[in-house]
Amino acid sequence: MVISNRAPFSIDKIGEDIVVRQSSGGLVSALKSYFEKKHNGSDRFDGKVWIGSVEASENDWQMIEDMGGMQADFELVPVFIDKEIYDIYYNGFSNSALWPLFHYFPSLVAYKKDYYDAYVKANDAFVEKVVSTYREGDIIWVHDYQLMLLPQMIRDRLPEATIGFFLHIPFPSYEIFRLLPTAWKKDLLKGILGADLIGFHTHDYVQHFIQSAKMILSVENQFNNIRYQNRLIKADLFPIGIDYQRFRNAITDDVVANICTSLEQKFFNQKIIFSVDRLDYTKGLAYRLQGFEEFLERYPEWRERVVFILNIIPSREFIPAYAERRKEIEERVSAINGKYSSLHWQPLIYRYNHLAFDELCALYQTADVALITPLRDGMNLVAKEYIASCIDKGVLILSELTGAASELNEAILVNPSDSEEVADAIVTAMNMSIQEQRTRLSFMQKRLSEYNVEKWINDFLETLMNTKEEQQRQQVNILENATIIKMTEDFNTAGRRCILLDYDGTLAPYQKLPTLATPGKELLDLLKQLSDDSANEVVIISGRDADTLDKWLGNLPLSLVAEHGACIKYKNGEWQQQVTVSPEWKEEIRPLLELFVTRCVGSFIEEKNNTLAWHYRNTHPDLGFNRSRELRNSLLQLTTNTPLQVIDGNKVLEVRLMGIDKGATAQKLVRHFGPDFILCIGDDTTDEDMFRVLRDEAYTVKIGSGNTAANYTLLSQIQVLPLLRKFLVYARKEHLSHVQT
Ligand code: GDG
Repeated sequence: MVISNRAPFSIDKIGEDIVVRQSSGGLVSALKSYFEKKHNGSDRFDGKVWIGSVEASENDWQMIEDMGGMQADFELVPVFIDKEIYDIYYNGFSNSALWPLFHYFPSLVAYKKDYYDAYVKANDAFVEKVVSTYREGDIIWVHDYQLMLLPQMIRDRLPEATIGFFLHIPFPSYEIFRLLPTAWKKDLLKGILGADLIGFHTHDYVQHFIQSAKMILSVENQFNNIRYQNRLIKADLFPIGIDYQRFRNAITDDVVANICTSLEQKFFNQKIIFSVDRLDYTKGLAYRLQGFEEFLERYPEWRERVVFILNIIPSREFIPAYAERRKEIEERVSAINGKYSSLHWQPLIYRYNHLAFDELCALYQTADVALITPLRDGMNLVAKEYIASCIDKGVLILSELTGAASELNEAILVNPSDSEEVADAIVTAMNMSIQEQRTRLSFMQKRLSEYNVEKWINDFLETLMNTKEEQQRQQVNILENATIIKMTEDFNTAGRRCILLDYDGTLAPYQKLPTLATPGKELLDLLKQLSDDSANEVVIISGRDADTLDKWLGNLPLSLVAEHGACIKYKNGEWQQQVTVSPEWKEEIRPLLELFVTRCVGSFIEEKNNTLAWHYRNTHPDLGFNRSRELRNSLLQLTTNTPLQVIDGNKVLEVRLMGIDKGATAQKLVRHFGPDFILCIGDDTTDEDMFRVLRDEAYTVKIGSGNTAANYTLLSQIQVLPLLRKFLVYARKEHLSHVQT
């Protein structure tokens, strides 16, 4: 299922008849040829559906269907959006808010709530169609900035679906993206993160997206792998290619050849500079004209020997920012022509119209120079199509602010707003030897022919399917009701039970500061009831210091383990130090931690009897992580050949004596109590030591997503107390039935 704002079909009324035509070119023909190729001898997909809005009413559409529909390579599922809503969704939020912002024109952004509301409604209209068309096993590919909310909307309704999302425009840096109102920017990011694979044109866009998701939604990532709401999501670059062969075939096309001949005759003895763009402020047209004028001014020897054919395609004329541009450009064109034309020559040929494909190819083939200088462009296919069309000459002058610039290194790259640089680039292009032109072209042509649009589609869909497989491999064993029932039965039949519970992140949620995570009444009551049962040995096994545990939980009839086992207090007993080493080592380590506190705003040191910890949970996520890697390296060097170990915890680095960990301690406790039922719950990397040593004899439960040695996973800390409460209910029921019999 391919989903884009507009379905690639045009609908025309001819007299009484309505004619529907499938559009050609670009994504449509690429997908068509991709689907036509057999994969391992058979069709990979048994149906192809394109979902998109159409410019027809539901009634007109019904008429088309009644007349037998149309011939197309895809089944078309039309989305009907109320005209008024469509207008503010498309011209409003999509093209007057997202488009300017994502292309770094924040001053042109219209932040209007009704625009955003219409955007939500339009995305909603799409999801209805997707859900009613979807069949299990389908692959859904959502395209572009008009549908950024759609992946999550689909995920809400079809949790298991395979969903890809591709953004065709740039994803701006966090500093730009954050300008959007908070609720919108959160929803847009969450919307995209509903996909399994998120594709962008360049490495920079990928990084910008991940950075924004980290800063705004606090997602975790490892390189391009994002973890959000317990799902693995990949963000990666897939620079779109072109249908290379289509442009090569045009070289031998007779119609194209005739147009080329007439162009060559008309501009005999003149070099042709060419450009084609939609009329858009992102295309840098005014700067381009300024650069060309600078060239005519500073290099008068080229006058009468050069012509610039400037093609502008009408676009988004209903948006005021566009209509104004047209006037501005046309005035500039007239001014330049007025100033530099002679009786026999005019420097600029300006067209404001669509070009037929044959004309476009002929211009690509004849132009000596393509001057493609947008101020921002997600990719820019014109640059690639020009290179593909060049036969034995041709120079591309390309803005370094386009996505294409990262692939077309052999072009002359320019800053589009620097008119002197553009003028100099034109001269360099004019004087470039044919040999050099051919060398540069051959490098670029090789690349474009190899990574063509079909390869792009293949690459994206393969990665999407691999991501889905990886998600399945990583799926943890969620603690289901059936297991909980079995657990409570085992609990009940056991004569002596040991319940090992980590504190932070397990019994209590993480707080900004460790001192704030005090136990609430609900937790204290629950622990009391559990530990009041003489058959239960409840142990709080924590990394915290003894004083805090004593203050918070010391009144309960349970055992406490502080600092991962350095200090143990059995029920009704006294604290016992498990290690006796002088704490001088701390004086060696503390200055280094203090240095990192000053180097990383928001980080802090926690000092316990046998441990020094450096926490970075309240820091800028990137900075905190990077500093933690530096600190870890320094600590590892400092502690080599000492009895100290460095532990990498959840947003914390801890230094403590070797040989003390929750695994060894849990084993010691189990030997001490000799239970016939063990339950062990924890969330942190330090709890993994317990899970590893106990997994064969205990119910081990990890809180939160991610790989674990525990037998079971509960996704959220919120589920822990209800789970523990089940043992009370069960015990009470059993007790009651005992009394009755
Ligand atoms: C988005 C992103 C990204 C243009 N004028 C005529 C004509 N064209 C064809 C060109 C080319 C396409 O339209 C324009 O290429 P863009 O790269 O600008 O693509 P868009 O879809 O507008 O924009 C952009 C792209 O998505 C792909 O991801 O590169 O950055 O903004 O194929 O040949 N074709 C004909 N007559 C014209 O007058 N026949």
